[in-house]
Amino acid sequence: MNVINGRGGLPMLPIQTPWSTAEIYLQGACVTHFQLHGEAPLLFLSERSRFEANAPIRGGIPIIFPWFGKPSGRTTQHGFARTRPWELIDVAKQPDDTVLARLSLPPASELPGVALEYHVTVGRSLSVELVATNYSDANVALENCLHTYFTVGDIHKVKLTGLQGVHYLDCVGTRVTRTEVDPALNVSSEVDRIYFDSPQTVHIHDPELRRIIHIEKQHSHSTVVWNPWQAKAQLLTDFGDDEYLRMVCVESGNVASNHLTLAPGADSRLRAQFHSSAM
Ligand code: TA6
Repeated sequence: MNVINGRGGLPMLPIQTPWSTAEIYLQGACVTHFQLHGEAPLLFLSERSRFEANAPIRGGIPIIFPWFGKPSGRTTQHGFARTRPWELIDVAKQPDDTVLARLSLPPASELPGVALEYHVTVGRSLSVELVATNYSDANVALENCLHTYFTVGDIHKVKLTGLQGVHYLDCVGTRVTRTEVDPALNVSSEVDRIYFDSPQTVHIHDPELRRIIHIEKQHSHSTVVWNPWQAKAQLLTDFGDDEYLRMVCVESGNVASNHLTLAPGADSRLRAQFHSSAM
């Protein structure tokens, strides 16, 4: 398995396993593709995504680090990890025929003393782990989020389960905190919600593609659900006007009031596993 020139000439690592294929761009260590043989792609990638230096890829699993959104004093949305070139440490087939790729982000002047690694395991499912280690002698406050885009057949028919009873910040319009009352959330307009203290698994029920996508995670207290819907989609230059119909973001991380503080010598290990089952 070797790094090749991908879209826009960006370096990309293609991965094949007995069950699946995947692609990882070194730009942002972005897993842009994961697909089981004979199934629709699990991850959504916009046909309009940019593939150029210093630009985030619109789709797959953008790595949001070390801040989420655009906190005061920050000029870029969602941190710097997703727009920088990562280095491939190694990639190897494991004894169980899965493939493990490990990547690292070169030291960032914005966060001295903090090292970032990303481990991607491709097999019957897709597993990712973002490891931040604080080698400095001071506490480091940070947010992390795996901003995962999932392919759906028709957003109108999709239901999300696993969030009932969870408090969330509704970021559409004036920000207000609510409680999720629906056992099965239907997306029928713009949705942009940060669910707090939500370590549980979320399921995407997709009757059009006749599958359920399961999003399991560890060391993640926040779940973000996002679909730009029609008006916002038209404002995104790297996103097709009608692509909102075929995607939903269910993101796993620790953001806002769930942010992390890493003590000297400590590390954070944000993990997520994605797999599908027939419905
Ligand atoms: O998914 C949550 C969110 O913060 C939304 O508010 C929206 O901005 C989305 O991320 C995409 O952000 P991006 O910077 O990738 O366009």
